[in-house]
Amino acid sequence: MNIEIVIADITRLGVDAIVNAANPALLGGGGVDGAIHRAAGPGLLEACRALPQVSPGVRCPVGEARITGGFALPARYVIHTVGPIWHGGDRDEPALLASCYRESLQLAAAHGLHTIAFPAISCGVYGYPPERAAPVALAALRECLLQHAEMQVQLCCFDARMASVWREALNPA
Ligand code: AR6
Repeated sequence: MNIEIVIADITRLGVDAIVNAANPALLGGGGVDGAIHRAAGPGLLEACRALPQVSPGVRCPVGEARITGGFALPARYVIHTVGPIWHGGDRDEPALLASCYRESLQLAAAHGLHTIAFPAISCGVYGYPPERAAPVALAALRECLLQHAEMQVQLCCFDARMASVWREALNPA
């Protein structure tokens, strides 16, 4: 199985790429986004600023992904993706969340990378219930890994409670 659940601060992981749960402006924020920018240093913000805007203030629409270097991080690259804000589940949230995982993995593979770590996208400030997010994420990743068997995926949970939700989704009792 090339999907593994780890409990860690994602900024410490020495993988080829870590995924950032960003917002469309890609200019930093709170949560994992803030932690990644602090650990990477100012070069990351500069690299994000240099990415083209697809509409005013939007460098990455919801469900898409962009790649930059990792700067002072142990990870060589950061893949920035924008998860959906949870509105109750009837505004396409599952499809948009699945797209984040799929596009991030495909972008990593297109750059010849082999190891990638994801945070629990949308499960913080954006309010997506982890019990609903985990099966959606895992289904998208499993499908994508069929085309990219070379990739190793780490699902990086910030605490034990989140890890147990993801473990249950990975190996239902
Ligand atoms: N390592 C691993 N996971 C972390 C870390 C860390 N260092 N820090 C937080 N998490 P969130 P979202 C977990 O809110 O819901 C930002 O302001 C956290 O416990 O970071 O997609 C962006 O700029 C949670 O389980 O991302 C956007 O505006 C998960 O990461 C908005 O928040 C995601 O929580 C995105 O919200």
